[in-house]
Amino acid sequence: MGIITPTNKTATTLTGLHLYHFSKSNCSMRVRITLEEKCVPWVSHHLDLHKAENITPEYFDIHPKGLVPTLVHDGVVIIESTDIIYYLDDAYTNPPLRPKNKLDQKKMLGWMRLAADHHIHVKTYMFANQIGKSMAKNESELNFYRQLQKNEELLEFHIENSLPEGLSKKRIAKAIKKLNNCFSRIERKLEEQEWTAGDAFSLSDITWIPLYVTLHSAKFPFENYPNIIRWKEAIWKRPSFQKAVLEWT
Ligand SMILES: N[C@@H](CCC(=O)N[C@@H](CS)C(=O)NCC(=O)O)C(=O)O
Repeated sequence: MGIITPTNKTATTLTGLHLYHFSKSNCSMRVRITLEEKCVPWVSHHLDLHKAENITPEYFDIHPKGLVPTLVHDGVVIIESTDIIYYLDDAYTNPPLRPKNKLDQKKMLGWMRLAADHHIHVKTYMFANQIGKSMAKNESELNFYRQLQKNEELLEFHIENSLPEGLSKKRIAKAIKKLNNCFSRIERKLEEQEWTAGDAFSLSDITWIPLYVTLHSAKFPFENYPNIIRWKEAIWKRPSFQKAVLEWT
C-alpha cells in the first residue's frame, strides 16, 4: 500500500517523523526497530489497541483500516509496516538495512512478502491463544466498528472473534499449520547463514523478529527451532531491539 492520501488532512501538516503505533503490536515493533537502527528522532502517537483507541472516526480518517502502524514523514502518510520500513531505509540510508548484492536484496523482499502474507495467521494464533477474549466486542461496539470498517476480511475476523466460541477451530488449525511451515523454512535458511537474507542483518530480520516476540509470548513452540533461537538471541543484543521492543513491552 505504501504512501496514501488520508481523508484527515491534519496528518499531512505534521512535520518530522510521527508514528501511530501500539507498544505490543508486532507490526509497530518493525517500524520502531528501524527508526532506532537509523537513530532518527520520532514523535510517538500511542494507541492502546486493548482499549480500542484505534477504533475512532479520527483514526480511520488517517488509516483506512484503522490499523497500526501509520508513519507520517513531513506530511507524507505511509501504511503497511513492511512498506514503511522499506520507505525509511530509502529515506535514511545510513546504516543501510538491505543487503549489498541484488540477489540477496531479492531474497530479503521475498521474506518480507512472506511475513506480510502470513499476518492473518499470526493474528489468528494470537487471538486464539492470548488476546481474543479481551479484544471481543459487544453488540454496540460491533455496530460502531461496522460503521467504520470497510474491509470485509477485518470485519469478518472481529465478528467471528466476538462470538461466544471465538475464532473457528478450522481457522486456528490452518494458522498453526501455515506458521509452522514458515518457521521451518526460516529454520532451514538459518542453518546455512547468519541472517535471514544472507550474511548481514536486514529489513528481513526486522520484519520477522517481532513475530517471534509476539508468538513466543503466546507459547508458540519455538523450542523446535534451534537456529531461530540462536538468531533471536543475536538480535536481542542489539541496542535497537532493546529500545524499540524491550523498553516498550
Ligand atoms: N499489514 C498490516 C497489518 C497491520 C495490523 O494488522 N496491525 C494490528 C496490530 S499488529 C492492528 O492494528 N490490529 C488492530 C485491529 O485489528 O483492529 C501492516 O503490516 O501494517
